[in-house]
Amino acid sequence: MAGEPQADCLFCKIVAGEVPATIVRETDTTVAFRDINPQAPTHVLVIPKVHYPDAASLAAAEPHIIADILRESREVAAEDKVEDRGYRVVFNTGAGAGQTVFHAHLHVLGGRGLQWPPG
Ligand code: DGP
Repeated sequence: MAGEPQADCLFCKIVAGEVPATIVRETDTTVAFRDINPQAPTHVLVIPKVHYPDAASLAAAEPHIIADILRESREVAAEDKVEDRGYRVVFNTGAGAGQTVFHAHLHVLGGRGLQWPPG
């Protein structure tokens, strides 16, 4: 069923507490944890607790959770004190855009200057 945990999904295992992660925030619908391979001083992933393979499928099925994720990204930026300098939020969507984990996740990057275009 749509949104159900997937046995072979790494991020579902983080939601379930079966794989350790440095969790910085949690709500009824989301978990935020530090990326294992940080690309900036702040690099946090905000994910839905429900399983959808990417942000597009989550937005189509449960758009209110996209709003929850964006709200949480702001809290992460505030807690890490990267709001003033600016920070970036990114949903890589599809392998061609660099997505490697197929459970929707928002990257929150900050704490250094960020170039545009991102490459
Ligand atoms: P993406 O390339 O957009 O699919 O981003 C996936 C991110 O997930 C990537 O930046 C690295 C991160 N990641 C992969 N495995 C783990 C893990 O086991 N723990 C944590 N904390 N992050 C992970």
